[in-house]
Amino acid sequence: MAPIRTTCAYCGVGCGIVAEVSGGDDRGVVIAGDRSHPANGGRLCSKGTHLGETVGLEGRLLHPVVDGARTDWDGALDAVAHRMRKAIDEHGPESVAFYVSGQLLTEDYYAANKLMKGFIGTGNIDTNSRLCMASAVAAYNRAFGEDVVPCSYEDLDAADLIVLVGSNTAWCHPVVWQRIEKTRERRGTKIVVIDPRRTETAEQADLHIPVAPDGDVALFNALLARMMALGMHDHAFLNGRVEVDPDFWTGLDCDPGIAPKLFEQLCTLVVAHPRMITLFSQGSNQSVAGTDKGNAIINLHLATGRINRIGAGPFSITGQPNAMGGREVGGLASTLACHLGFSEDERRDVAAFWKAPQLCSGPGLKAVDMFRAVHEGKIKFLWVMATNPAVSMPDSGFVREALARCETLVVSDVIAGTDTARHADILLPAEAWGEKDGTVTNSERRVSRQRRLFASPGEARADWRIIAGVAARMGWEAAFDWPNAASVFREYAAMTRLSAARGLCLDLTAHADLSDEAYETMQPFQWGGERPLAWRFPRPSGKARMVTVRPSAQSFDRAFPLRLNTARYRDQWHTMTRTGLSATLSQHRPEPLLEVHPADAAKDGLHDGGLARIVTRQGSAVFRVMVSEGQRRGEICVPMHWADAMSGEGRANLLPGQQVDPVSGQPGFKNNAARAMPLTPDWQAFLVLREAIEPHGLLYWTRSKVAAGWLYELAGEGSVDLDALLPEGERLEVADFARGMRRIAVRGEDGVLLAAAFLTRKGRLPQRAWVAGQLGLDEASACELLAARPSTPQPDRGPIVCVCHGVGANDITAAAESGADTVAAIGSCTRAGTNCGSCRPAIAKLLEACSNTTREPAE
Ligand SMILES: Nc1nc2c(c(=O)[nH]1)N[C@H]1C(S)=C(S)[C@@H](COP(=O)(O)OP(=O)(O)OC[C@H]3O[C@@H](n4cnc5c(=O)[nH]c(N)nc54)[C@H](O)[C@@H]3O)O[C@H]1N2
Ligand SMILES: Nc1nc2c(c(=O)[nH]1)N[C@H]1C(S)=C(S)[C@@H](COP(=O)(O)OP(=O)(O)OC[C@H]3O[C@@H](n4cnc5c(=O)[nH]c(N)nc54)[C@H](O)[C@@H]3O)O[C@H]1N2
Ligand code: SF4
Ligand SMILES: [Mo]
Repeated sequence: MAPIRTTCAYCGVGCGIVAEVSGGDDRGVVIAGDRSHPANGGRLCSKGTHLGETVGLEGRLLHPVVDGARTDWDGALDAVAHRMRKAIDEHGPESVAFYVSGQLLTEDYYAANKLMKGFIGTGNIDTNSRLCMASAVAAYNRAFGEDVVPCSYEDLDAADLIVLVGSNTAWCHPVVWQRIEKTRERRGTKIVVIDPRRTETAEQADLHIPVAPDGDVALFNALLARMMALGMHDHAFLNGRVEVDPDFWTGLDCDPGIAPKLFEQLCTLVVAHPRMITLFSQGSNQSVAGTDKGNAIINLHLATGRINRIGAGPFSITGQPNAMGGREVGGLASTLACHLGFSEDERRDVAAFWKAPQLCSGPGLKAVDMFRAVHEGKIKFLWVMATNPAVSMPDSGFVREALARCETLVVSDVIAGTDTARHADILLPAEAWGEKDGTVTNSERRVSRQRRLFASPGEARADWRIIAGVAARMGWEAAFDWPNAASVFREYAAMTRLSAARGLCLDLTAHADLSDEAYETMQPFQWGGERPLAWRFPRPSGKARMVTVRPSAQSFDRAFPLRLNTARYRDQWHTMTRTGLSATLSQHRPEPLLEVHPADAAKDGLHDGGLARIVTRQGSAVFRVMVSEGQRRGEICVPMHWADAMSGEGRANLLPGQQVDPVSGQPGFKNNAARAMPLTPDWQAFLVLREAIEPHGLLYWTRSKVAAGWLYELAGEGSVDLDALLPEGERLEVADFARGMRRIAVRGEDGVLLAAAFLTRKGRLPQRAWVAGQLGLDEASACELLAARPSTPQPDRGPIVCVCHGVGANDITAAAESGADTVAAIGSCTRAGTNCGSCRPAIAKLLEACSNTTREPAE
């Protein structure tokens, strides 16, 4: 088949992909970067590169289910419409809510927003972007009068200073990171990372500022005060194009909250480099001061005129593939549609455009408040689309109670067994990436097509079509009567004449008459152009606003002396419903790790490789300990990814509270009071199995995908019935009572390995990789299986660093010791880092560690 151009399923970089489908029913596909796409110029990171591994049908939701029984679409859509109608009739429209996602396409988002705000008649549609971009949105709105990102990726190519605030770019936006590195090679661009943790991004920076959690407002205010004192402000820009809050300058100068030497280094860099971009992400947004952080960053750029110029600007980078598209159409409860608010005149125009019978009167509930209203029984009907709030919302124990109490919970997903789907009354199978057709908008406002590669499996349908089907059954067929995705897109594009007419930047009217063919062949385009705010700011005065922001005091709770941070892993995506199915991606970090400073570990009795329980006021969770100098003292960090489907108590969101930013409503995921305690299990074990199981009653368990099955890590107290976890078959076993060790292998009739289990009470467990690789094979002898290693021993590769070529840390160290002293040289010896490049920062870090150890004796 001819190659198909599409856009990556994952992050907001929005990389173009060329997909070659092998044809047939096996959904085989070869993925490559699209050289002609302006977002990536052919590059892809590890997640994009391995997309082909996550398009299988394992775990897919393929048929509608109502009250536990499979049904057809008619039955399911009738049930949704009927239950929604009942809630509205008995309790009013406010008893209905949608919770949607930046992983919907713009067409889906548009349909959901229109149905809720125009027809059901309440503002109660919010999105997981509330957990993600809401603070940046609020900050841009306050400063510019519209949610507009004033930069483009091309500005990164032209910047002399790039300041990353709360962004682990090398892991979370790897292709943008590679672009930044190219700029550094070409122009000597300086990179500053402001992050409490020494991430792989920070390791590569010219200057890392380990700011205290939520110390960003103080730091940026102090920096701006210094710039003013040095006369570095742009007088003409400030006078001509900016309004400054009356009390702005009083109290701006404050303690920057970091070591004086670091502050001086930062000031020197900022003074010297007017072509400065500040790229900010969740360390800025996910905070109770998230909006203020955004404005503190924007203030610096406005005062110094470092905006609307090549290589300069405050650049919020988006998380999900269509976080930006959702913001455009009005997926947030706090906007109406197309960047419009809820004034009488905006409402009148929107009602007229939609021919809406009952347009909502004002904003709806934001995510955290929405789930509170569900918990209180005020919301009777909740429809969740393309998000997994039972895992990703803060205080997820409370959220699960809410989901369980909700009279009707509808879940549209592509996976059947997500933690949220387990609570659903009605399950609706949606088309996944590679099946759906539509548009997404990336961080730089660039709209690209996602295109269908495969036929939809089972009865999966496009999300917008599911929504339209329900709307029709509610009696609103005419308004949702779209024949295809192109017609939804045209309607949305036409609607942006309402924003354009008000002088806003959001204007897609040029695409309102696109033919179906033109939609099919649509090339990526950027709304607002490269510099959307160049001539005027869309506030009534036409000027931008510098908003007064002040650092807030931190509380300290003696019972919970640690600050808990939550973050992402390079090769996992959110709640792991898709990346968790890739054996390649699962090698990088197979377990959820608690990162803790050595001094805190010693104080709390935690050991590297041991287990720890983290407790907060909300709940508790269990993680594998990783002692790390990259953590500040008094702070710990865990990954956000593990769901109940993948672990025992490894779910990070058991821990954070419901506190939110007062302006944006975004939760403060990255700064919660916690304490840590060691867990000392009686035994530890690992299992490799062909089929997934769900263990119960253990202290700890996690699973990760391996080529032909699953690898389980288990730990518990007392005795354990290992046999109950293993399948039937020919059983080989040895028990070594002296070391409290049991080794079991189970083979099928054809001699292939079905399962193996290794348990110890005090000793060390063998290496996992080799025996996991024997699953489904009949090549190894009984002795080898029980020893968990081949008779000709293989070198221990150590933790896998390069997942594309399966190169471990030990391979890289060995190459370094034999003289390879650059990332490129390591690449030529081991191939590590030569495919997608996502691991190059990790290789650089290993090289640095090697050169430090070889240098030490001389010092
Ligand atoms: N591999 C991978 N990539 C992804 C995703 C994924 O799940 N996996 N998800 C995508 C999505 S939706 C998003 S939103 C983005 C998120 O991308 P990022 O924002 O880069 O990701 P996080 O790891 O959540 O947080 C970034 C950093 O903020 C730091 N931080 C914590 N508190 C503070 C603070 O007070 N101040 C400062 N300055 N920094 C702080 C953390 O230590 C962390 O290193 O990633 C996108 N890309
Ligand atoms: N502690 C902590 N919590 C966090 C964060 C953090 O940093 N720390 N980050 C927050 C952020 S920034 C984000 S963006 C959220 C992400 O959190 P979620 O949105 O909950 O995470 P995902 O796992 O991406 O969930 C997407 C769901 O949609 C399904 N899906 C995929 N494609 C489609 C589709 O086309 N249609 C439908 N109907 N379903 C589909 C997937 O199978 C999956 O179940 O997590 C937030 N939660
Ligand atoms: S950086 Fe990686 S995850 Fe993000 S869009 Fe590009 S390939 Fe996909
Ligand atoms: Mo996000």
